[in-house]
Amino acid sequence: MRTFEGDYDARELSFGIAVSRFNGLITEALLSGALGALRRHGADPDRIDVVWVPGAFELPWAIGMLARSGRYDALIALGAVVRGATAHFDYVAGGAASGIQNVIAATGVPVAFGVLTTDTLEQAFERAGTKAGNAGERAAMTAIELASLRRKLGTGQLLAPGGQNGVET
Ligand code: INI
Repeated sequence: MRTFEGDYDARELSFGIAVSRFNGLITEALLSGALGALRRHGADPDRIDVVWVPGAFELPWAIGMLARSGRYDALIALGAVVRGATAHFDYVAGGAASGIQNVIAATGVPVAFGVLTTDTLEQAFERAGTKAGNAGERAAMTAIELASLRRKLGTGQLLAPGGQNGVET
């Protein structure tokens, strides 16, 4: 049996981040959490690109552009959709999630989903670096793990007998 796992060494990895300006106080905190995690795990700032879009609904488009460029080991989508009083929430939140899923399925590039979907702004702040941690940081950790796993799975050795990447047990 061979077992494949990612690790949290970001030193040789390239990342693209798409972040929305809507609810910017929150998304800036998510971005700061994500960049801090990438830095602490050794990512080279020259290998990180950040793309700003107006709102979460535009994230799939930006993530798609980044994915199709072929330049990144993993991507991170950051946004904050707050329910408020209208049904718009469902379209924006659902569009962001399903659009990003479509990009993952179409391109094979891993994307960490750091888009908050909450009932209130207070709940969003709680998940953006206050009492419930920082969802941007967690998304960055997921991106590092998937980027590293992708490199291990993506060398072609996965299918080769005796491939060196998996841990033989
Ligand atoms: N965009 C968000 O990122 N968060 C929201 O909470 C939000 N609300 O509530 O409307 C929101 N709307 C804008 C949307 O993402 C698009 O930018 C807009 O519809 C133009 O396409």
